Amino acid sequence: MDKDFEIIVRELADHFKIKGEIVSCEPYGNGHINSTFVLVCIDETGKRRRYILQKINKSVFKSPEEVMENIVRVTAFLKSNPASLKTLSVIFNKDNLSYYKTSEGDYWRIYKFVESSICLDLPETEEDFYQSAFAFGRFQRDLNEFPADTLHETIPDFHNTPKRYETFLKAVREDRCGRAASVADEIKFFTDRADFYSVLLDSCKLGLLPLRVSHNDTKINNSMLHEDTRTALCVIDLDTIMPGFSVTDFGDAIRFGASTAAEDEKDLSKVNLDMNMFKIYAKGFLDGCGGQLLDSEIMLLPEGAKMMTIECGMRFLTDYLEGDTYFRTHYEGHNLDRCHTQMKLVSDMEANWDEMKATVKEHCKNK
Ligand code: ADP
Ligand code: GN1
Ligand code: MG
Repeated sequence: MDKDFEIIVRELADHFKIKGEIVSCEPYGNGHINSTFVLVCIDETGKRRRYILQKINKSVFKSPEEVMENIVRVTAFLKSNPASLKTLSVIFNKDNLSYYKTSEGDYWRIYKFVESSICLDLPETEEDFYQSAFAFGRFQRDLNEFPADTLHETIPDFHNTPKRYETFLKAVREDRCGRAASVADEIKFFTDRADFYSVLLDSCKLGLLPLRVSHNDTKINNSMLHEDTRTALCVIDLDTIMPGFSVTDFGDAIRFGASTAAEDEKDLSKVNLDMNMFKIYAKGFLDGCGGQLLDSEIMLLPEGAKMMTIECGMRFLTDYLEGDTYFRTHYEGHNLDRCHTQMKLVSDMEANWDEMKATVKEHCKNK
Protein backbone atom coordinates (compact mmCIF):
# COMPACT_ATOMS: atom_id res chain seq x y z
CA MET A 1 0.00 0.00 0.00
CA ASP A 2 1.19 3.51 -0.78
CA LYS A 3 1.96 5.36 2.51
CA ASP A 4 -0.64 8.17 2.09
CA PHE A 5 -3.29 5.66 1.12
CA GLU A 6 -2.37 3.45 4.08
CA ILE A 7 -3.01 6.37 6.43
CA ILE A 8 -6.44 6.93 4.87
CA VAL A 9 -7.31 3.24 5.07
CA ARG A 10 -6.22 2.95 8.70
CA GLU A 11 -8.26 6.00 9.61
CA LEU A 12 -11.31 4.62 7.79
CA ALA A 13 -10.95 1.16 9.29
CA ASP A 14 -10.78 2.74 12.70
CA HIS A 15 -14.22 4.29 12.22
CA PHE A 16 -15.92 1.03 11.25
CA LYS A 17 -16.65 -2.03 13.33
CA ILE A 18 -14.29 -4.30 11.46
CA LYS A 19 -12.34 -7.05 13.12
CA GLY A 20 -8.61 -7.60 13.05
CA GLU A 21 -5.35 -6.13 11.83
CA ILE A 22 -5.16 -4.71 8.31
CA VAL A 23 -2.94 -6.80 6.05
CA SER A 24 -3.57 -5.15 2.69
CA CYS A 25 -5.94 -2.94 0.74
CA GLU A 26 -5.86 -3.10 -3.08
CA PRO A 27 -8.03 -1.73 -5.92
CA TYR A 28 -10.64 -4.31 -6.88
CA GLY A 29 -13.15 -5.17 -9.63
CA ASN A 30 -14.08 -3.49 -12.89
CA GLY A 31 -16.85 -1.07 -11.92
CA HIS A 32 -17.13 2.20 -13.86
CA ILE A 33 -18.46 4.38 -11.04
CA ASN A 34 -17.19 3.91 -7.48
CA SER A 35 -13.63 3.42 -6.23
CA THR A 36 -13.51 -0.12 -4.92
CA PHE A 37 -10.85 -1.80 -2.77
CA VAL A 38 -10.53 -5.19 -1.13
CA LEU A 39 -9.44 -4.80 2.46
CA VAL A 40 -7.85 -7.87 4.02
CA CYS A 41 -7.59 -8.23 7.80
CA ILE A 42 -6.49 -10.98 10.17
CA ASP A 43 -8.59 -11.25 13.30
CA GLU A 44 -7.45 -12.25 16.81
CA THR A 45 -8.00 -15.96 16.07
CA GLY A 46 -5.79 -15.75 12.97
CA LYS A 47 -8.75 -15.91 10.61
CA ARG A 48 -8.55 -13.90 7.39
CA ARG A 49 -11.47 -11.53 6.94
CA ARG A 50 -12.06 -9.65 3.72
CA TYR A 51 -14.10 -6.51 3.20
CA ILE A 52 -15.07 -4.32 0.26
CA LEU A 53 -14.12 -0.72 0.94
CA GLN A 54 -15.72 1.77 -1.42
CA LYS A 55 -15.59 5.48 -1.96
CA ILE A 56 -19.02 6.45 -3.26
CA ASN A 57 -18.83 8.53 -6.42
CA LYS A 58 -20.46 11.71 -5.18
CA SER A 59 -20.54 13.45 -8.55
CA VAL A 60 -22.80 10.60 -9.76
CA PHE A 61 -24.70 10.12 -6.50
CA LYS A 62 -25.58 13.60 -5.26
CA SER A 63 -26.95 12.29 -1.99
CA PRO A 64 -24.83 9.38 -0.72
CA GLU A 65 -26.89 9.39 2.51
CA GLU A 66 -30.00 8.53 0.50
CA VAL A 67 -28.13 5.84 -1.45
CA MET A 68 -27.14 4.23 1.83
CA GLU A 69 -30.60 4.57 3.32
CA ASN A 70 -32.06 2.66 0.35
CA ILE A 71 -29.38 -0.02 0.64
CA VAL A 72 -29.82 -0.46 4.40
CA ARG A 73 -33.61 -0.76 4.05
CA VAL A 74 -33.54 -3.15 1.10
CA THR A 75 -30.83 -5.42 2.54
CA ALA A 76 -32.62 -5.51 5.92
CA PHE A 77 -35.85 -6.47 4.14
CA LEU A 78 -34.10 -9.25 2.21
CA LYS A 79 -32.35 -10.54 5.34
CA SER A 80 -35.65 -10.65 7.24
CA ASN A 81 -36.92 -13.33 4.86
CA PRO A 82 -34.80 -16.50 5.01
CA ALA A 83 -36.18 -17.58 1.62
CA SER A 84 -34.53 -14.62 -0.12
CA LEU A 85 -31.28 -14.89 -1.98
CA LYS A 86 -28.18 -13.79 -0.05
CA THR A 87 -27.63 -10.03 -0.02
CA LEU A 88 -24.90 -7.53 0.84
CA SER A 89 -23.98 -6.98 4.50
CA VAL A 90 -23.36 -3.35 5.32
CA ILE A 91 -20.80 -2.72 8.06
CA PHE A 92 -21.86 0.17 10.27
CA ASN A 93 -19.44 2.67 11.72
CA LYS A 94 -18.97 3.36 15.40
CA ASP A 95 -21.66 6.07 15.29
CA ASN A 96 -24.02 3.47 13.82
CA LEU A 97 -24.01 5.10 10.41
CA SER A 98 -23.72 3.03 7.23
CA TYR A 99 -21.05 5.34 5.81
CA TYR A 100 -18.23 7.56 7.03
CA LYS A 101 -17.86 11.10 5.75
CA THR A 102 -14.27 12.38 5.77
CA SER A 103 -13.26 15.96 6.51
CA GLU A 104 -12.82 16.39 2.71
CA GLY A 105 -16.49 15.45 2.26
CA ASP A 106 -15.86 11.99 0.73
CA TYR A 107 -18.24 9.17 1.60
CA TRP A 108 -16.80 5.72 2.30
CA ARG A 109 -18.61 2.49 3.11
CA ILE A 110 -17.66 -1.08 3.91
CA TYR A 111 -19.40 -4.32 2.97
CA LYS A 112 -18.51 -7.83 4.05
CA PHE A 113 -16.74 -9.50 1.15
CA VAL A 114 -19.06 -12.10 -0.38
CA GLU A 115 -16.82 -15.16 0.02
CA SER A 116 -16.90 -18.41 -1.96
CA SER A 117 -18.15 -16.45 -4.91
CA ILE A 118 -17.20 -15.62 -8.45
CA CYS A 119 -17.99 -12.37 -10.17
CA LEU A 120 -17.75 -12.53 -13.97
CA ASP A 121 -17.27 -9.64 -16.36
CA LEU A 122 -18.70 -11.75 -19.17
CA PRO A 123 -20.49 -15.10 -18.87
CA GLU A 124 -18.15 -18.00 -19.59
CA THR A 125 -20.96 -20.45 -20.28
CA GLU A 126 -24.66 -20.35 -21.08
CA GLU A 127 -25.33 -21.66 -17.58
CA ASP A 128 -23.45 -18.70 -16.02
CA PHE A 129 -25.72 -16.34 -17.90
CA TYR A 130 -28.82 -18.30 -16.87
CA GLN A 131 -27.73 -18.13 -13.23
CA SER A 132 -27.09 -14.38 -13.32
CA ALA A 133 -30.53 -13.94 -14.91
CA PHE A 134 -32.04 -16.10 -12.20
CA ALA A 135 -30.34 -13.97 -9.51
CA PHE A 136 -31.78 -10.72 -10.88
CA GLY A 137 -35.20 -12.34 -11.40
CA ARG A 138 -35.16 -13.60 -7.80
CA PHE A 139 -34.19 -10.13 -6.65
CA GLN A 140 -37.39 -8.84 -8.29
CA ARG A 141 -39.42 -11.55 -6.67
CA ASP A 142 -37.82 -11.19 -3.23
CA LEU A 143 -38.61 -7.47 -3.26
CA ASN A 144 -42.14 -7.81 -4.58
CA GLU A 145 -43.69 -6.80 -1.26
CA PHE A 146 -41.28 -3.92 -0.67
CA PRO A 147 -43.05 -0.56 -1.18
CA ALA A 148 -41.20 0.76 -4.26
CA ASP A 149 -42.49 4.31 -3.88
CA THR A 150 -40.76 4.70 -0.49
CA LEU A 151 -37.28 4.42 -2.04
CA HIS A 152 -35.20 7.49 -2.85
CA GLU A 153 -34.52 8.15 -6.51
CA THR A 154 -30.74 8.07 -6.12
CA ILE A 155 -30.17 9.30 -9.68
CA PRO A 156 -33.25 11.18 -10.82
CA ASP A 157 -34.59 10.00 -14.21
CA PHE A 158 -31.90 7.33 -14.40
CA HIS A 159 -33.72 5.23 -17.01
CA ASN A 160 -36.00 7.97 -18.29
CA THR A 161 -34.91 7.61 -21.92
CA PRO A 162 -36.77 10.68 -23.27
CA LYS A 163 -34.94 12.79 -20.65
CA ARG A 164 -31.64 11.10 -21.55
CA TYR A 165 -32.36 12.00 -25.16
CA GLU A 166 -32.92 15.68 -24.24
CA THR A 167 -29.59 15.68 -22.38
CA PHE A 168 -27.93 14.11 -25.38
CA LEU A 169 -29.36 16.75 -27.75
CA LYS A 170 -28.15 19.47 -25.41
CA ALA A 171 -24.64 18.00 -25.44
CA VAL A 172 -24.74 17.95 -29.25
CA ARG A 173 -25.88 21.60 -29.35
CA GLU A 174 -23.28 22.77 -26.84
CA ASP A 175 -20.51 20.65 -28.36
CA ARG A 176 -18.17 21.60 -25.54
CA CYS A 177 -15.18 19.66 -26.88
CA GLY A 178 -15.71 20.33 -30.59
CA ARG A 179 -16.32 16.62 -31.23
CA ALA A 180 -19.87 16.71 -32.69
CA ALA A 181 -18.89 17.07 -36.36
CA SER A 182 -16.76 13.94 -36.19
CA VAL A 183 -19.67 11.86 -34.86
CA ALA A 184 -22.44 13.03 -37.21
CA ASP A 185 -23.38 9.44 -38.18
CA GLU A 186 -23.62 8.37 -34.56
CA ILE A 187 -25.79 11.39 -33.74
CA LYS A 188 -28.10 10.57 -36.65
CA PHE A 189 -28.42 6.99 -35.40
CA PHE A 190 -29.95 8.28 -32.17
CA THR A 191 -32.11 11.03 -33.69
CA ASP A 192 -33.51 8.53 -36.24
CA ARG A 193 -34.93 6.44 -33.39
CA ALA A 194 -36.46 9.27 -31.33
CA ASP A 195 -40.03 7.92 -31.70
CA PHE A 196 -39.09 4.82 -29.73
CA TYR A 197 -37.85 6.48 -26.55
CA SER A 198 -41.20 6.96 -24.79
CA VAL A 199 -42.50 3.41 -25.37
CA LEU A 200 -41.91 2.18 -21.80
CA LEU A 201 -43.19 5.31 -20.07
CA ASP A 202 -46.29 5.25 -22.29
CA SER A 203 -46.84 1.56 -21.44
CA CYS A 204 -46.59 2.45 -17.76
CA LYS A 205 -49.25 5.14 -18.14
CA LEU A 206 -51.48 2.57 -19.86
CA GLY A 207 -51.09 0.18 -16.91
CA LEU A 208 -49.14 -2.41 -18.91
CA LEU A 209 -45.90 -1.90 -17.01
CA PRO A 210 -46.08 -1.60 -13.21
CA LEU A 211 -43.60 0.38 -11.16
CA ARG A 212 -41.52 -2.05 -9.10
CA VAL A 213 -38.35 -2.05 -7.03
CA SER A 214 -35.69 -2.37 -9.70
CA HIS A 215 -31.94 -2.74 -9.58
CA ASN A 216 -31.22 -0.65 -12.67
CA ASP A 217 -27.66 -1.83 -13.30
CA THR A 218 -27.89 -5.55 -14.04
CA LYS A 219 -24.54 -6.20 -15.71
CA ILE A 220 -23.34 -9.71 -14.93
CA ASN A 221 -20.52 -8.27 -12.79
CA ASN A 222 -23.17 -6.91 -10.45
CA SER A 223 -24.18 -10.47 -9.57
CA MET A 224 -22.20 -13.24 -7.89
CA LEU A 225 -22.31 -17.00 -8.40
CA HIS A 226 -21.26 -19.75 -5.96
CA GLU A 227 -17.62 -20.58 -6.53
CA ASP A 228 -18.23 -24.36 -6.53
CA THR A 229 -21.74 -24.85 -7.86
CA ARG A 230 -21.72 -21.69 -10.06
CA THR A 231 -25.36 -21.13 -9.13
CA ALA A 232 -26.96 -17.74 -8.32
CA LEU A 233 -25.59 -16.45 -5.00
CA CYS A 234 -26.09 -12.73 -4.55
CA VAL A 235 -26.96 -9.47 -6.30
CA ILE A 236 -24.53 -6.61 -5.57
CA ASP A 237 -24.01 -2.93 -6.56
CA LEU A 238 -27.24 -1.74 -4.97
CA ASP A 239 -26.62 2.00 -5.48
CA THR A 240 -29.24 2.39 -8.17
CA ILE A 241 -32.08 0.53 -6.49
CA MET A 242 -35.07 2.74 -7.18
CA PRO A 243 -38.66 2.55 -8.29
CA GLY A 244 -38.43 1.34 -11.91
CA PHE A 245 -39.36 -1.37 -14.40
CA SER A 246 -38.63 -5.10 -14.50
CA VAL A 247 -38.05 -4.87 -18.25
CA THR A 248 -35.18 -2.41 -17.92
CA ASP A 249 -33.46 -4.74 -15.43
CA PHE A 250 -33.85 -7.48 -18.01
CA GLY A 251 -32.75 -5.17 -20.81
CA ASP A 252 -29.58 -3.84 -19.24
CA ALA A 253 -28.36 -7.39 -18.70
CA ILE A 254 -29.09 -8.31 -22.32
CA ARG A 255 -27.22 -5.33 -23.74
CA PHE A 256 -24.18 -6.33 -21.75
CA GLY A 257 -24.24 -10.11 -21.48
CA ALA A 258 -25.98 -11.25 -24.67
CA SER A 259 -23.35 -9.48 -26.73
CA THR A 260 -20.70 -11.70 -28.28
CA ALA A 261 -17.99 -9.18 -27.34
CA ALA A 262 -16.95 -6.77 -24.61
CA GLU A 263 -18.69 -3.43 -24.16
CA ASP A 264 -15.62 -1.63 -25.56
CA GLU A 265 -14.64 -4.03 -28.37
CA LYS A 266 -13.14 -2.02 -31.25
CA ASP A 267 -13.67 -4.69 -33.91
CA LEU A 268 -17.40 -4.41 -34.53
CA SER A 269 -17.44 -7.57 -36.64
CA LYS A 270 -17.04 -9.39 -33.31
CA VAL A 271 -20.04 -7.62 -31.74
CA ASN A 272 -23.38 -9.36 -32.25
CA LEU A 273 -26.55 -10.03 -30.34
CA ASP A 274 -26.45 -13.70 -29.43
CA MET A 275 -30.08 -14.80 -29.78
CA ASN A 276 -29.38 -18.02 -27.94
CA MET A 277 -28.14 -16.00 -24.96
CA PHE A 278 -31.20 -13.77 -25.22
CA LYS A 279 -33.41 -16.84 -24.91
CA ILE A 280 -31.38 -18.23 -22.02
CA TYR A 281 -31.54 -14.95 -20.12
CA ALA A 282 -35.29 -14.64 -20.70
CA LYS A 283 -35.78 -18.11 -19.23
CA GLY A 284 -33.48 -17.49 -16.26
CA PHE A 285 -34.97 -14.10 -15.44
CA LEU A 286 -38.57 -15.34 -15.67
CA ASP A 287 -37.74 -18.48 -13.66
CA GLY A 288 -36.25 -16.21 -10.99
CA CYS A 289 -39.31 -13.93 -11.03
CA GLY A 290 -41.43 -16.99 -10.28
CA GLY A 291 -44.54 -16.06 -12.26
CA GLN A 292 -44.78 -12.60 -10.79
CA LEU A 293 -44.62 -10.56 -14.03
CA LEU A 294 -47.74 -9.61 -15.95
CA ASP A 295 -48.09 -10.93 -19.51
CA SER A 296 -47.95 -7.34 -20.76
CA GLU A 297 -44.63 -6.91 -18.94
CA ILE A 298 -43.20 -10.11 -20.40
CA MET A 299 -44.24 -8.95 -23.87
CA LEU A 300 -42.25 -5.74 -23.31
CA LEU A 301 -38.97 -7.49 -22.43
CA PRO A 302 -37.58 -6.97 -25.98
CA GLU A 303 -38.44 -3.25 -25.75
CA GLY A 304 -36.58 -3.18 -22.42
CA ALA A 305 -33.51 -4.72 -24.09
CA LYS A 306 -33.53 -2.31 -27.02
CA MET A 307 -34.26 0.69 -24.77
CA MET A 308 -31.38 -0.03 -22.41
CA THR A 309 -28.98 -0.59 -25.30
CA ILE A 310 -29.93 2.62 -27.13
CA GLU A 311 -29.99 4.58 -23.88
CA CYS A 312 -26.56 3.34 -22.83
CA GLY A 313 -25.12 4.07 -26.29
CA MET A 314 -26.58 7.56 -26.08
CA ARG A 315 -25.11 8.04 -22.59
CA PHE A 316 -21.64 6.98 -23.80
CA LEU A 317 -21.89 9.40 -26.74
CA THR A 318 -23.15 12.20 -24.48
CA ASP A 319 -20.18 11.64 -22.18
CA TYR A 320 -17.81 11.64 -25.17
CA LEU A 321 -19.29 14.96 -26.35
CA GLU A 322 -19.02 16.42 -22.85
CA GLY A 323 -15.37 15.44 -22.42
CA ASP A 324 -15.59 12.04 -20.66
CA THR A 325 -16.54 13.22 -17.22
CA TYR A 326 -19.05 10.55 -16.12
CA PHE A 327 -17.85 7.04 -16.99
CA ARG A 328 -14.36 5.96 -16.01
CA THR A 329 -12.38 5.80 -19.27
CA HIS A 330 -8.96 4.30 -19.90
CA TYR A 331 -8.03 6.03 -23.17
CA GLU A 332 -9.23 8.85 -25.42
CA GLY A 333 -12.19 7.64 -27.44
CA HIS A 334 -13.10 4.88 -24.94
CA ASN A 335 -16.67 6.17 -24.62
CA LEU A 336 -16.99 6.37 -28.40
CA ASP A 337 -15.89 2.73 -28.76
CA ARG A 338 -18.48 1.80 -26.16
CA CYS A 339 -21.12 3.77 -28.04
CA HIS A 340 -20.31 1.89 -31.27
CA THR A 341 -20.84 -1.52 -29.68
CA GLN A 342 -24.24 -0.43 -28.37
CA MET A 343 -25.24 0.86 -31.83
CA LYS A 344 -24.23 -2.44 -33.39
CA LEU A 345 -26.29 -4.34 -30.84
CA VAL A 346 -29.34 -2.12 -31.42
CA SER A 347 -29.11 -2.81 -35.17
CA ASP A 348 -28.89 -6.53 -34.43
CA MET A 349 -31.93 -6.33 -32.17
CA GLU A 350 -33.86 -4.60 -34.93
CA ALA A 351 -32.85 -7.37 -37.33
CA ASN A 352 -33.91 -10.06 -34.81
CA TRP A 353 -37.00 -8.26 -33.55
CA ASP A 354 -39.62 -10.81 -34.62
CA GLU A 355 -37.68 -13.65 -33.03
CA MET A 356 -37.22 -11.69 -29.80
CA LYS A 357 -40.95 -11.00 -29.63
CA ALA A 358 -41.84 -14.62 -30.47
CA THR A 359 -39.51 -15.85 -27.68
CA VAL A 360 -41.25 -13.85 -24.97
CA LYS A 361 -44.70 -14.68 -26.34
CA GLU A 362 -43.91 -18.37 -25.80
CA HIS A 363 -43.17 -17.58 -22.14
CA CYS A 364 -46.60 -15.95 -21.72
CA LYS A 365 -48.26 -19.05 -23.17
CA ASN A 366 -46.26 -21.39 -20.94
CA LYS A 367 -46.96 -19.57 -17.69
P1 ADP B 1 -19.40 0.05 -9.35
O1 ADP B 1 -20.66 0.81 -9.05
O2 ADP B 1 -18.24 0.91 -9.55
O3 ADP B 1 -19.64 -0.93 -10.46
P2 ADP B 1 -19.58 -2.26 -7.52
O4 ADP B 1 -20.33 -2.09 -6.24
O5 ADP B 1 -20.26 -3.01 -8.61
O6 ADP B 1 -19.09 -0.81 -8.02
O7 ADP B 1 -18.20 -2.97 -7.17
C1 ADP B 1 -17.21 -3.20 -8.16
C2 ADP B 1 -16.79 -4.67 -8.16
O8 ADP B 1 -16.31 -5.03 -6.85
C3 ADP B 1 -17.91 -5.67 -8.45
O9 ADP B 1 -18.12 -5.84 -9.84
C4 ADP B 1 -17.37 -6.91 -7.75
O10 ADP B 1 -16.38 -7.54 -8.55
C5 ADP B 1 -16.66 -6.37 -6.53
N1 ADP B 1 -17.53 -6.36 -5.33
C6 ADP B 1 -18.38 -5.37 -4.95
N2 ADP B 1 -18.99 -5.68 -3.78
C7 ADP B 1 -18.48 -6.89 -3.40
C8 ADP B 1 -18.68 -7.75 -2.24
N3 ADP B 1 -19.48 -7.40 -1.24
N4 ADP B 1 -17.97 -8.91 -2.20
C9 ADP B 1 -17.10 -9.26 -3.19
N5 ADP B 1 -16.88 -8.50 -4.28
C10 ADP B 1 -17.54 -7.33 -4.41
C1 GN1 C 1 -22.15 1.94 -14.97
O1 GN1 C 1 -21.38 1.10 -12.02
P1 GN1 C 1 -21.30 0.13 -13.15
O2 GN1 C 1 -19.97 0.03 -13.80
O3 GN1 C 1 -21.89 -1.20 -12.73
C2 GN1 C 1 -23.46 2.74 -14.98
C3 GN1 C 1 -24.54 1.94 -15.70
C4 GN1 C 1 -24.09 1.65 -17.13
C5 GN1 C 1 -22.76 0.92 -17.07
C6 GN1 C 1 -22.18 0.73 -18.46
C7 GN1 C 1 -24.56 4.41 -11.81
O4 GN1 C 1 -22.34 0.73 -14.26
O5 GN1 C 1 -25.75 2.70 -15.74
O6 GN1 C 1 -25.05 0.84 -17.80
O7 GN1 C 1 -21.78 1.65 -16.30
N1 GN1 C 1 -23.86 3.00 -13.60
C8 GN1 C 1 -24.24 4.25 -13.24
O8 GN1 C 1 -21.20 -0.24 -18.40
O9 GN1 C 1 -24.33 5.18 -14.03
MG1 MG D 1 -20.87 -2.52 -10.60
